[in-house]
Amino acid sequence: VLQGPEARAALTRSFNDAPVPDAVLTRIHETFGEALTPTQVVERIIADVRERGDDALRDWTERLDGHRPTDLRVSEADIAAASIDAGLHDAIRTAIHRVRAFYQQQPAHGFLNHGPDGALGQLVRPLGRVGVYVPGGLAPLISTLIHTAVPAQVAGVPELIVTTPPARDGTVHPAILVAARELGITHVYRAGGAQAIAALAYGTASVPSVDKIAGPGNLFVVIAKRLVYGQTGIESLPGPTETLVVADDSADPRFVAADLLAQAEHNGAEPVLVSTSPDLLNRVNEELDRQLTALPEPNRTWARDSIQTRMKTVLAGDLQEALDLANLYAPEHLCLLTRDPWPLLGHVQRAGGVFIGEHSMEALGDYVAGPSHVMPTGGTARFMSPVNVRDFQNIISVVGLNEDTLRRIGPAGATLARAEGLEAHARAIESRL
Ligand code: HSO
Ligand code: ZN
Repeated sequence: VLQGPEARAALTRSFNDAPVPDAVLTRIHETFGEALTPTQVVERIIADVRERGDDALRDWTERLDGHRPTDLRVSEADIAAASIDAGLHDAIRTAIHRVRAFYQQQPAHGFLNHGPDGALGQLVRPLGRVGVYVPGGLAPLISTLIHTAVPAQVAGVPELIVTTPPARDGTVHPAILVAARELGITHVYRAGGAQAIAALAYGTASVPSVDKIAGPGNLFVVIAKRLVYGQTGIESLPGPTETLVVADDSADPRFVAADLLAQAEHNGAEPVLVSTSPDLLNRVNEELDRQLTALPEPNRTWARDSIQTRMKTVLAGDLQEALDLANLYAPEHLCLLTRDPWPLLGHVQRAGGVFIGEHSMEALGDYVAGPSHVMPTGGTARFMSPVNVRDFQNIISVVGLNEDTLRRIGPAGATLARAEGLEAHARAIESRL
């Protein structure tokens, strides 16, 4: 149990110095026969996809995902034919509906003020084509497709391109295809990892290049996004998930443990528990053991890995200190399980999302609460926001001044221009005065 300065040190993090898991390094060694860094691997993959396009995409998909796709694109017939059980289909519709209703409330319009100055304003325009990366890995993240695509659609983006790693038999999970169909998305590609990011950034014969890439991914995806940034827009760099639970002595240890385990079953997750009550910490520990044992495999192994290797437990002096620590850590998810959680909201400065009270478990937020579950991880909540409508729009400044205004402010402009040594600027202004 961490306390005081030790807790602060443990919750202070550095995005660039985040340790690379041993499993990743081993996998690289097995695949490449040499000890490359993840960045070197990604550089190779991007260069190859730029140079050889679809062929490189097929080669890397075969090498890394175990399937060589003939058609990179999932046919529209396959999307149309995908079927899943009615309950799951309904749940997909519920999620789409709830996420859409949430983002329709986000103020995202521009302004154009015709006032005494003439006109000044901001036009807001949707991006043209957006790539949605849907991770494969341990689970088919149906919800991630919904939670990324819907805000883009609400923003007015006309074209969405989905990439997702195929299973070893080359299929894309039917529920992903049904979700795509429900969303009206017709472009779905069998490609994952850095190779998919490279294809979205540079385009290949099959995969169109996009204006921005959104959606979470593993370490290789995150590195690839940083390397292609500028060639294309990058919505954010979401990686492994984190949840920080603040709980006082009133919290039910069963719920605290359940919420920690829910995130712990994600690959590489980091669960953090901050409590003002030593007794609660003990009881949560007992509960974690009990609930872990009751979890089926392989989830038990995944969750145990996160709990045993990355979980941090902190004893805070009071709730103010607990919130200070949470703001320092800047968690993707901040869960407040305290007697009176609402007043704490005023102290929340840095988090992807805040989940208040025992009826707002983060797991529900992953699916149907409303806000996108694609939230900033790795401490990037200090400067990034969850996926939202603004990510899929650009702003165009509008300047349309009248003559009076030019006369009034022109001389100040010319003066600044001369102070910068930019005589032609000054003369351009004065030519109209
Ligand atoms: N909690 C994950 C998202 C997710 N959970 C998708 C279930 N499916 C990262 O915020
Ligand atoms: Zn989750």
